[in-house]
Amino acid sequence: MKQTNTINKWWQNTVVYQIYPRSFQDSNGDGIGDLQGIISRLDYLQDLGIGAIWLSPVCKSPQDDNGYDISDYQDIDPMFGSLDDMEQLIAEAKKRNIRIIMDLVLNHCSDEHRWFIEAKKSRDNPYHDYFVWRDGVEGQYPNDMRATFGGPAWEWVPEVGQYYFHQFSVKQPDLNWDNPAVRREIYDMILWWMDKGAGGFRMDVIDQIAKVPDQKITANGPRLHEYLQQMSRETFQKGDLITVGEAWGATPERAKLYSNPDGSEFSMVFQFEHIGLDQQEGKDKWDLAPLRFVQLKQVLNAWQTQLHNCGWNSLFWNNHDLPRIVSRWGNDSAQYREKSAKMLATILHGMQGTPYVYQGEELGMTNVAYGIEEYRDIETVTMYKERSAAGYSHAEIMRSLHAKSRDNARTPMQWNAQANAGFTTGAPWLKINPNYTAINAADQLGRKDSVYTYYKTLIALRKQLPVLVDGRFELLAAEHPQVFAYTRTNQTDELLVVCNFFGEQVACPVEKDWAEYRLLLTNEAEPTDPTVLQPYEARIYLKKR
Ligand code: TEU
Ligand code: CA
Repeated sequence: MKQTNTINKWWQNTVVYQIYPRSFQDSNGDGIGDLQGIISRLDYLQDLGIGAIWLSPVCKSPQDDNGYDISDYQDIDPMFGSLDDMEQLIAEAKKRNIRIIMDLVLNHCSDEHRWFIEAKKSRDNPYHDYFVWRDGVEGQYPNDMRATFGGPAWEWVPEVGQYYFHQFSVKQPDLNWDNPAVRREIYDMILWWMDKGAGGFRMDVIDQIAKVPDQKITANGPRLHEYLQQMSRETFQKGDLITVGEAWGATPERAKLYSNPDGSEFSMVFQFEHIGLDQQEGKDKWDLAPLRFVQLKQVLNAWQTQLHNCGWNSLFWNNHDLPRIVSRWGNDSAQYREKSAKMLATILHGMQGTPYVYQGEELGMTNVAYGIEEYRDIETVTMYKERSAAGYSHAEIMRSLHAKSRDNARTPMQWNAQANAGFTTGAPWLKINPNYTAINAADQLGRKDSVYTYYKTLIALRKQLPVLVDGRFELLAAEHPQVFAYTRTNQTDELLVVCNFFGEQVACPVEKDWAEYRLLLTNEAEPTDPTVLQPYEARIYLKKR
């Protein structure tokens, strides 16, 4: 099924909301969010105006990495509910015109998956070749590759006298995509979910599936696009789905393949080029540095212009792995939290692509600064141990964690100012951000000037203004150290977005005949002098051509 190169796909005209199920809404008092909890909050999401929910993994899992270690792709973890609950969620969402995007973790599964339990029984077990094994002797690793969550990427299994390869934790053995039986197994599973009514799929670290460990290749392996095109042909192209791959190694060039408008791979990818701009160059995310703002504009500009008419962007500031954007690149002080959250939303939602809102972002939820014993994330916990052993001071490690720990995004959703923020009647699995009495949905729903209402307006605007969907992007004042400004232009309209990214007032570097521009949206209480930008001021103008 070939698709045409026009902006007529439902997923090009919608906004996606990401739910991290264990932190969204608990329904049974065990302190962990679940599917019935999500169902009870669908009206809230409908009110916000979103058209799809990306659900982080809810399949059966030992939860070593909060569900990104799946032990049964065709069952729901009892912690979250049952398959019946899942079917109910899909049906209830559908009634509200919301599709459910499942999170497919296809690079690896859990070491408790039936396939792996079989695989390690013997070398001639039919499942042995589902995984990536190398001969060796105990204590002598096949090579020096390291796993993302600490330690070597190889684990010894005495029963078979071999090492298996794992890019993430030891409980996440890598699947062997070079084995056609593995690919068939995966395609059948995807078709099964499509049959259940899944509206799309987000694919975890999809650029790492075609690894070649002997050459130390993880991302962008030589057979990657061959596998993706086969998967798309065998599965996605049989439906009208939204498909989005997580691809840390994506460049605009590669993204043209991933998001080729002929539909041969996916709808789009998550790219992360802008995400590393506040760490020291060549180091990792814990090595903090101030945001390189001008480069942020350059990177986003490159993605906007290079994919125009030959690919499709996903737009996000946040997900379950990233710190809260208002604390990260905005300002989470009482004075500027709401204003800077709205400014960041304006920049993102004004660009071309499909915007993603991560739960709580629409409230301007913030990072947390807990003591080390409060953290639950496997990456955070291993990083603390590794950096302590390497001689970093406690204070220095905590500074990195407070800025970048994945648990910043995973604290429970703040629904109201009552006990446990309305998230649970029990003991929450991760401590709730103490600021929930001030920052919560109940307060914001009724308030015209809330972050929530602003997101709702932005989402509605996308449906009213085609130029937000199809307009060509042009960056303005590219070198300006403080202002983020651009236009979006189509046959009939010009949209102008002007934002002050920082907390100091500045002269507006964009000069226009302001009488021709109608102010559509601003985060100021009253329209202000167009030639001056107040701290974190954001404006969207429309000009008829
Ligand atoms: O994340 C991909 C990934 O590479 C992360 O380890 C990322 O580098 C890290 O979070 C940045 O600090 C995906 C999922 O989104 C993540 O939650 C999983 O832990 C990971 O894959 C393994 O499945
Ligand atoms: Ca629960």
